[in-house]
Amino acid sequence: MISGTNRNNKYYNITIQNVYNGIYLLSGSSTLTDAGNEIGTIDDGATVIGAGSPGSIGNGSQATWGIRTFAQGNLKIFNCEIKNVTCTGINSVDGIFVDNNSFSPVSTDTTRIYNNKVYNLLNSNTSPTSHRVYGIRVNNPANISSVSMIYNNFIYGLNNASANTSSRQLIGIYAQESGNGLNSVHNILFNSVRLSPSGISCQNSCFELGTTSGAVLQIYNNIFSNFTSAQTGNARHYCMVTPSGSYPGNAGSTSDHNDLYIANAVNGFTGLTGTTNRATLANWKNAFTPNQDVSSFSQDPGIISSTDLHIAAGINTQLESGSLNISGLEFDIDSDTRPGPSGSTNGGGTFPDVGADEFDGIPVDNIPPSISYSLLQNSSSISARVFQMSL
Ligand SMILES: [Ca+2]
Ligand SMILES: [Ca+2]
Repeated sequence: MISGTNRNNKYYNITIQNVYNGIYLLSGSSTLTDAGNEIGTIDDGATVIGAGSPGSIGNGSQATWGIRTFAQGNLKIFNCEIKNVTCTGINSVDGIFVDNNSFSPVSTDTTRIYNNKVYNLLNSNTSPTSHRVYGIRVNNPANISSVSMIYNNFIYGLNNASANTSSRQLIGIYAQESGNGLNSVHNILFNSVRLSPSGISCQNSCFELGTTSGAVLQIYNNIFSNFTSAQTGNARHYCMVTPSGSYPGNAGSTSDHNDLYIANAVNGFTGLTGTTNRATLANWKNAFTPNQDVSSFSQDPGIISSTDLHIAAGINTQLESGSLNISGLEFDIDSDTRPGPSGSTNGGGTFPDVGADEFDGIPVDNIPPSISYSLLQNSSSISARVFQMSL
């Protein structure tokens, strides 16, 4: 790290209510990043940004956020509850916004955003001028060692009254909206995003990517579920949006083992690649070469309620053991052990569960095996022949 930076400041167990903005960690320079700062919860405490009623944070016409940072190296944001953030003007609302100069060559090392609950974010302005609501938004600088780790987060209860129908106005997780971030990495892992806006007339998506020629993305083990009701015209809703049909990110990017669920197919699409809507999961998989989300599935995640994204124990679900093991991520949003949780009795626990909550479900394998074989050819031989098949 560059000497002379602000470093290792820890903001733990903080309560913030009735203000225009939550927390803003601002380095004055994109070339002299702060280092090792953390916002989170330790011991038996809690960091809660926003009181129990709408508009506790913001509620004015200016841009507002729960947590925002600029040019922070080795940043951690963890175990925070962010709620009831509102904007009434044509400006943005962010739960967590980790920003950088996306053209800067300075490394921010590893950014960790994990175990956060972000919910009840609203922009109440009805203007067609773009004014977006984001659960988590991250822009990396253009350095190969700038790596974001976004995992184990619950995001739900987002709403926007915008009349804009040309771009998404409600986004669960937005990676690299500012473009560039060349060769940096976004790891989007084990998140649970549930969009169920009411009376919405704008476009929305659980996940969106800003560029396919900048950062490399690894998108695994997430629930991206969209319960928006039927829409009309250019108002549409998605699980995932990427600006082109190349990889979901720069070369080397991959997406798999996700639950991509659309509850209402009327103007609801699994994905958008460029300007092409991909209605079904199969359409989305085949949009890419090589195909992406090959082991992903589409299933109502069956959460406990619209305000609790945990999964009930004992249900039959592809979420159970549906994830890939990710080294270093051996715990869920509740600190339950992955795969597991320990003490599981329903036949799962062989692999981690999809989404932020590890739970004790009954595994369901609905993905058919891939079978290949070579037909036997004509032969004059009378000896026994072997038919070979691979699974
Ligand atoms: Ca759990
Ligand atoms: Ca499990």
